Amino acid sequence: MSLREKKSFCRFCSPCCGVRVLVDENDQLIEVRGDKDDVHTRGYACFKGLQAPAAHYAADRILKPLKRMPDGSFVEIKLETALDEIAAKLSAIKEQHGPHAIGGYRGGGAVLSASSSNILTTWLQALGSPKNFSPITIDQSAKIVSVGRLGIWLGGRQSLVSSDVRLFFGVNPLVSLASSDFEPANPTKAMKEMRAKGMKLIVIDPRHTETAQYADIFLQPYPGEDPTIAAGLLHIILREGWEDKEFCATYVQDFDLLRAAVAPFNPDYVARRAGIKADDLFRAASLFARECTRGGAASGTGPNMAPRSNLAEHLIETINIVCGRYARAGDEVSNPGIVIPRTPTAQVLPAPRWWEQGHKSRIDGSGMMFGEMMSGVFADEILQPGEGQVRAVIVHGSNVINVMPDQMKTLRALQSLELLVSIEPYMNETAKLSDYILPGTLQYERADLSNFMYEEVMVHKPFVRYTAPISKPPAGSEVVDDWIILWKLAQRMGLDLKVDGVSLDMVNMPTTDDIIGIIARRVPMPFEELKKLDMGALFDAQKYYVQPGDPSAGKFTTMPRDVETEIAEVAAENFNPGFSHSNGQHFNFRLSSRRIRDVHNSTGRNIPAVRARNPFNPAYLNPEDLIALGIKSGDKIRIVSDTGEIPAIVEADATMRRGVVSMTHAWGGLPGETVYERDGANTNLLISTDRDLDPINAMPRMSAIPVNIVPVLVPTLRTHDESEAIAVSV
Ligand SMILES: Nc1nc2c(c(=O)[nH]1)N[C@H]1C(S)=C(S)[C@@H](COP(=O)(O)OP(=O)(O)OC[C@H]3O[C@@H](n4cnc5c(=O)[nH]c(N)nc54)[C@H](O)[C@@H]3O)O[C@H]1N2
Ligand SMILES: Nc1nc2c(c(=O)[nH]1)N[C@H]1C(S)=C(S)[C@@H](COP(=O)(O)OP(=O)(O)OC[C@H]3O[C@@H](n4cnc5c(=O)[nH]c(N)nc54)[C@H](O)[C@@H]3O)O[C@H]1N2
Ligand code: SF4
Ligand SMILES: [Mo]
Repeated sequence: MSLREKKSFCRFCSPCCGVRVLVDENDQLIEVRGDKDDVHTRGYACFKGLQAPAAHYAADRILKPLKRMPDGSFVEIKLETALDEIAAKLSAIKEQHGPHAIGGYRGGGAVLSASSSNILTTWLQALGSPKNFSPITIDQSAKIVSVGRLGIWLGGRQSLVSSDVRLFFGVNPLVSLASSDFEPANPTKAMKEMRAKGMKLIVIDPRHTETAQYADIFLQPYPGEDPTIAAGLLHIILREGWEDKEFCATYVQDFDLLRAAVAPFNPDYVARRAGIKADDLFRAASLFARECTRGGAASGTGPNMAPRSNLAEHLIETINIVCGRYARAGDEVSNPGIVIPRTPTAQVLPAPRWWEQGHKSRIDGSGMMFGEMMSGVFADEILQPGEGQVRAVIVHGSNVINVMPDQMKTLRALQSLELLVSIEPYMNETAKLSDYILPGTLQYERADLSNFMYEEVMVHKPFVRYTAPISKPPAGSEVVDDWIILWKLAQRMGLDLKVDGVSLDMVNMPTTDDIIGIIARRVPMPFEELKKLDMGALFDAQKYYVQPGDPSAGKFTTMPRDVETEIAEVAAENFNPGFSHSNGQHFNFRLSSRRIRDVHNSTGRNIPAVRARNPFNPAYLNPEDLIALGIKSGDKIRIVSDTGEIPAIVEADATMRRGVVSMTHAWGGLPGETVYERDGANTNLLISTDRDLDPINAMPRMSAIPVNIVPVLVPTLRTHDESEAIAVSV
């Protein structure tokens, strides 16, 4: 076997780690290794990234388009025939019910594919349907709400390299490699380097995370208390006069309202409510606002998934505002954007509140965010009859049924559709529900650009890299690059597609390089030249600086009426630390969200080496909680919420706060077909989208979920019906 080495980058997640790949004489992947010559990742590649050969040739990879038969079985179908049938069905639905009856869901499998990342959105726009959904609105859309209500500093944040402090609420960049406020590339190495240079770190998380291990101050609250903690930090900062007075005087229009709103959140109250020490809160405020001068407060999915996520995010960003933690005129910008160039300018864009204009959901009146509707109403948009009811959905790179809160409702919705089409490479849970599964190429089989969508915040160097396809799809497969599927569908339906505002030729099909060339057209180098650089291009010869702005352009609104109401509601809430009430019931644990290294949401569970290490998703609990419950690692429990229940096997985890159970999402098979020990369990069965939605973005309660833990005692002597005896709830 003659092997050749090729250079490329991994597109499983955001850092796009540089890799060296061995391919055989048939251009099949043999081995993937981290590339120490990559300017960002410097040799790092994670376990799941290295499993790319197993992922490309996984047993459940779909190599030819499939159509579901009335008996539920799938048969192979030619792509052109499948597209003829799908186009005919969609055209009939559009004819009878209008374009609003057709929706789309784009997931993480689409995002890191430059040629295809926006193709579903542009397809829906061409069709004239607003029913465009993605996980952005069950992720950190509170960040969009927060700047939408506060205003936006157009100079950007203070760069990571210039920071002397970082304050993290519920984000674990050392595992998720996804934080916009830290270095996603080789983050542990970056963390050690930043710490060696003196950067201070404050972490607020119910779990003593991999990131928290580097913290100077670690607060371990109950999940769901971030609005209170952030208000408490603001309370201390303003009381002590540690704010940036000049910045506030120039750029904040309602400072007095803010001061009044955070007045009730004194350190003792916050400490009691959140289960932390008042002294630690004070030390955190002092380290961030008084002892350090540069760097930011930021959050991840933790506070963004807990109740009142919009308020939490609003107050966290307000800490940056009052401390003036933004890049000012003359500050160096580490990456202004190479694929999408920007000109950072030191001024405020006043609160744009995008969602107040444009299309509103017929379900709850929620608006649009950057052209998308809220995932929290996705299932109801399908289920609720009437004008605008969604009858057909195209899913592009998302395992919707496993990732969407309220899995039972989502199941009912997807099963009720007249047509469900998945552009999906694997026979996963959503594919199984689909009428047609149209598989595309996998990452190393297609040309691509490195992460450009989030380049401004996640790529901390002015860098862009192109890769050609370096392996071929397995012999006999019928797969094309994803975008081609939607282009061909558009052509059949007479739709004109655009990529980044540029109209595509709808008669003669462009190539994938044509599409990538459009996206890369602003890169200060001809695309043909960029393609020749097999390690990418670093545009660091020139330095970039924040431009002076106009102070009269606008100010931040820190306490608009709706936020004032939300914070007053929190201050008025009754609380009983460690206990929660929900939907009229009482609970003594809170389930917090988390990610694990070896899978990416639901993806990667089909890789044998990954499953050998992670047969299921355990429930992590503090060892003392296990003793109190009378159970030990390996024992089975039921996790019961006000909406549903799931089985789990517990794992003692001393990093957990007592009273909190932590479990990762998107596991489990389809409801009714799941065997926990084989498939894991899906925490989305514990979440309702009928209630507990945040205003504006309809964000469901996906962390800090009130639950009870019920040990499942397997009797040593078999009872006559072999059923499990179930202990009473603790
Ligand atoms: N309870 C709970 N639910 C959650 C979360 C949580 O923390 N708790 N997290 C939420 C968040 S933040 C997110 S972003 C979502 C994630 O939701 P998704 O984006 O739906 O999750 P993934 O598992 O990443 O789905 C990616 C899909 O793309 C497929 N895929 C992989 N490569 C390709 C490709 O090249 N082309 C195509 N077409 N498909 C490909 C994979 O097989 C998989 O089906 O989940 C959300 N759901
Ligand atoms: N390996 C891997 N990497 C991933 C993913 C993956 O599934 N696997 N998913 C990707 C996706 S889609 C996303 S959006 C990003 C997310 O990236 P992150 O936001 O960094 O996600 P997590 O690693 O889950 O970190 C969230 C932290 O919040 C804590 N937390 C939970 N609830 C609360 C709360 O109420 N308050 C506070 N303060 N903390 C809380 C959890 O204990 C956890 O440590 O990661 C991406 N990267
Ligand atoms: S961290 Fe992400 S990009 Fe890097 S090797 Fe792992 S999966 Fe691939
Ligand atoms: Mo996400």
